[in-house]
Amino acid sequence: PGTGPSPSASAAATAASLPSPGEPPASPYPESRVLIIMTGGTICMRPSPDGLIPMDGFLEHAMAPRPSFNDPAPHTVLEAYKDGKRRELPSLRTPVSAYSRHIRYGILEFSPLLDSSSISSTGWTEIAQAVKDNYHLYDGFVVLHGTDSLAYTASALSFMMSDLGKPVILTGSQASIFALQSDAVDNLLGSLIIAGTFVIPEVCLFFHHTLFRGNRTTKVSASAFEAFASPNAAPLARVTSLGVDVAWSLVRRPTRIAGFRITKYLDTAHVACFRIFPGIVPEMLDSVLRVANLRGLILETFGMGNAPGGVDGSLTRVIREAVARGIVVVNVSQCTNGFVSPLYAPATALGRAGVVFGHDLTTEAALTKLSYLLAVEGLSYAEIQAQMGRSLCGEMTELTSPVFSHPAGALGDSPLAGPVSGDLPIFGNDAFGSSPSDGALRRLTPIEAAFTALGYAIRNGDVKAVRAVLNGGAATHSYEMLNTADYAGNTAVHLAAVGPSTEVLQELLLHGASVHVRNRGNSTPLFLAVKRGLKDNVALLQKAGARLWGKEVMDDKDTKDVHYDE
Ligand code: ASN
Repeated sequence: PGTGPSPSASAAATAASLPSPGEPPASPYPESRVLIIMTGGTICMRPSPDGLIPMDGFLEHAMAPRPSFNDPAPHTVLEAYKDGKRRELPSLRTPVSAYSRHIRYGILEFSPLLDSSSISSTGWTEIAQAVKDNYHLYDGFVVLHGTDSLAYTASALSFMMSDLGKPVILTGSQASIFALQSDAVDNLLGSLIIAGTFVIPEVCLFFHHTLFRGNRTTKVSASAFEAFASPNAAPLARVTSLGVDVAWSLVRRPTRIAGFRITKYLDTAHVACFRIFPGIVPEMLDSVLRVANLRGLILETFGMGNAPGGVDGSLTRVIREAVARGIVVVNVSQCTNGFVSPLYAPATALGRAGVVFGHDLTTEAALTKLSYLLAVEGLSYAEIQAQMGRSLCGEMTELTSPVFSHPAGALGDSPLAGPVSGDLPIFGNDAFGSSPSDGALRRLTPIEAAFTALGYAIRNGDVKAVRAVLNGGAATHSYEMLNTADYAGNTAVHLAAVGPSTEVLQELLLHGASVHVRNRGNSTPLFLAVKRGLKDNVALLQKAGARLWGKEVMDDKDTKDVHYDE
């Protein structure tokens, strides 16, 4: 299946598409083909004595009666594969869109249709398999699904689908399509048009006029039409009155020559989630961590990754023991927005106990990613830990595959290279030496690429190269570059502050770079230069108005000798 229509299928389709007397003539506009995979959810529900329940026959009952889904056209039968069997799908098409295309679609209905609260990894596999089996027959895929667990399914599918080259768009609705006032038509029509028009080769979630990367989403409202958000990643596209505005620079594309593949199994049976709360008794967490055959735990912590230490550190001990038993414990934040990091002492303690920092992963993405990694054959504990700390398919903001990487040893014991006297937290799992970076997998933006070049020029003390990069683009380009930071929040000035050339540092400052920006460890360039003992850089930074920031002055023995010429 999946290599093209069989001869008999095309014959049937051709026969079926011949206009019969009274049928409308063929349209001059081309058609895209989208397969709708219907799993259930409110979108197809009708009231029953037992409450709202999914109804089958969506094409016939919900779409055919609506002109926006049913442009008069000669009958066409689409073929599709399900469970290894070829099927003929009745199809409809939309009227011609603003992009001068019709979207022709058929629906593959799952049986039974489910409320999404009952969808589990079996359902995810079924969806992934349906996309795989029909991959070459359609331009894109729309998965209709209940909203309750939609963010979990979107996250899971993103890990299950590798080298995806076509859009897979998940959607549903808060109100049934049969209700008088509903979001169903907008969500479904928007998904169909995007899936049939734009090559956005990602697992996406479309809701309330917005296309999100699926593994960044979370359900934020039980009733509002604006039910989903992607708190740590900008939307991939928005539908406005002017059309679909795609943020192409954010869209991921396959970066290697490989065919589409799916992973059929996720190990959801051996992972759990646990939410930390004030007053937690360590035994509660311990008993979850001792559930038979548990292999992974997502720990939802406070704020930037903190958990109560307890007077005797017993909660941390429970976690350390679990890690020693081979359980992967991942730290994610209870906050919808932001990230976890070993900034505060309680989070640092968790890191030392062996917890992996999930940075800005949602719980949905963390849980499904861990289930995926636990199912990959042959991955060691250390490899799973390392992969949890880096982005596999855009699910987290990459910290361990830096825009500019410092070659091992190049910075020696510089504050840029690692923690200094315990008070300069280095973010990401590198802080614990567990996450080797194997290079950026995503394509760099032009600014990031220029920043990388700038980083190397700074490291080499090559003032000519620095000038060339800074003057190489528009003025706004160099401004953006000087405001760009690497994975640890170091700007070009931070890099130059510990670099070999004061002239380079001066060049940056003359281009308007700020000496006041602090990196993720909250360090100023001046502090780094002081720690490195680079007197000329220190003097120049001071001349340019740099000041040590509160904590740097108070807490550090090396900075007591820094005086200002005022
Ligand atoms: N309970 C429904 C579901 O997730 C909610 C919805 O679709 N709006 O299937």
